Amino acid sequence: MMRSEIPEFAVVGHPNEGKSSVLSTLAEDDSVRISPLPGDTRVCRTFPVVIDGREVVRFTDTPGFQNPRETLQWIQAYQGSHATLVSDFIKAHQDDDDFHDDCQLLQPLLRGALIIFVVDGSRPLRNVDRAEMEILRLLGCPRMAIVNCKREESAWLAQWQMEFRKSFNAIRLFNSCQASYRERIELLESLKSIDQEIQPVLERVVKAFAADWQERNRLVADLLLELLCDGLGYRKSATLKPDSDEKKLREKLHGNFVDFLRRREKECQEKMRALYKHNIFNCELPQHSILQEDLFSEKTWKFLGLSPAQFVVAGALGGAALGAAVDVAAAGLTFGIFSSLGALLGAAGSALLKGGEFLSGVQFLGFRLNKQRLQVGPVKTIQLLFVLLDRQLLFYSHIINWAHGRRDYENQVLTRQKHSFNLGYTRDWSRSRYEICENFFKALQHYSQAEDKVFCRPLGELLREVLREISGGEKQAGKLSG
Ligand SMILES: Nc1nc2c(ncn2[C@@H]2O[C@H](COP(=O)(O)OP(=O)(O)OP(=O)(O)O)[C@@H](O)[C@H]2O)c(=O)[nH]1
Ligand SMILES: [Mg+2]
Repeated sequence: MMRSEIPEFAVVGHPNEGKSSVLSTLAEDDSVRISPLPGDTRVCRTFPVVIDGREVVRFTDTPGFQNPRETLQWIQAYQGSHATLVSDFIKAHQDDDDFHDDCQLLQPLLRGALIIFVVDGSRPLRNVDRAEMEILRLLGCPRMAIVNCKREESAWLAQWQMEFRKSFNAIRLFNSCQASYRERIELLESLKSIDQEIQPVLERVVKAFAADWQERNRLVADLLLELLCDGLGYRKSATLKPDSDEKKLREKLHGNFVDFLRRREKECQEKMRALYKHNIFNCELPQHSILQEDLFSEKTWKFLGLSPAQFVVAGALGGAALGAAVDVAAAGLTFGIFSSLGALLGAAGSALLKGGEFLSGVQFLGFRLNKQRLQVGPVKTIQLLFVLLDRQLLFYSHIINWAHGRRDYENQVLTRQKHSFNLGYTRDWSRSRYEICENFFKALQHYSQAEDKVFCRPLGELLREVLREISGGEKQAGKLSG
């Protein structure tokens, strides 16, 4: 038996237990076919995991056992050498259609593949399961059992665990529809324990996965920074001809800005989706997600970004919001609700809640740069920074928690996304984080395209830290204890 340098795991089990779904999640590949009908996978297909242009590990999807009892009997009666057991079985059955799937699923063993045996732990154990486990035990290949519960039902787990102990080197709970990045890494780590020989190779695989994730987070932080720079630093001006309609021109400038920001947000989300390899499915947002709301809607501005209390009562921003408003007021510009300091202080709470109106209504209509020119931007309310960030961070959390093996949203109970329906992340931040945002925001007010964006660095670092928290924070133990 030849084992290649690149570890290969064959995912095997009974039909319809979730083998393809587990593989799809592990390999982060949404092109894997998954179907509610048993017997969907008929031939083996190998899915490589490529990191930095190099294949680091491969997973092979296999059909379910077709005749476990007969296969077991044949193996038990086999008199030949153990080394030729699998090839002899295939030779003896390859022309028999009834054994097509059994022959297929054993093929990867000829190349030295390691076994991941998948069962649906939300149902009771049956005799065919025992037969399948016994086949794998007699074949003697390194193997791990994965309990993938298709329903929220744990009554049978103890029974599975007892049975598994007899024939497996390791056992893990792994939900193919809800597994997070951390659980994928933990599963890979535990695969090390099934075979000492491959431990160093798998060590490298786990490191490559972790480095790849870090790199993706770095790229997301860059995407977010770019969005904030483009959105908050937006400046567009237009010439006001003597006979032209000033109101119309302001509306046009305003409309262009709003469209631009909506488009940039979408672009940013599409790039994130691609980075996390969701190429085929849309990863629909939950129906009640705040992200279903428009960027400038009243609800968005009510639930995301900082609360009015944080701005005014707690003074979280040490005067940033206030400062910006004073600037605008002093210059006598038309910036809607921030048109006077008195309005801000008097009705600070409600004024900030109406931030959405400030941008979407008629107020944000540009100001006169001089007699002939009208300008829109840069944005003067720091709340837009927090709202934009919250929306992108919520989207990030949504996308990284969408397991690739998951197909139908309706039947899924999402327990992991604590932030899906309510507030954003930024409200929980510390004062020092707000200061970083404030400094970035202030620098952006005076920044011109030609400058080096060194002022972005602290916020870039903060964003990487926040992304790490979101992706690593919800650690769940997947090991079946016992
Ligand atoms: N709710 C839920 N459904 C799951 C889970 N895992 C798999 N399913 C569903 O179960 C069905 C079978 O999943 P597959 O991954 O195609 O199963 P399989 O073992 O590859 O099936 P065959 O290829 O036919 O042997 C699909 O409809 C999946 O969406 C899970 O963890 N939770
Ligand atoms: Mg399948």
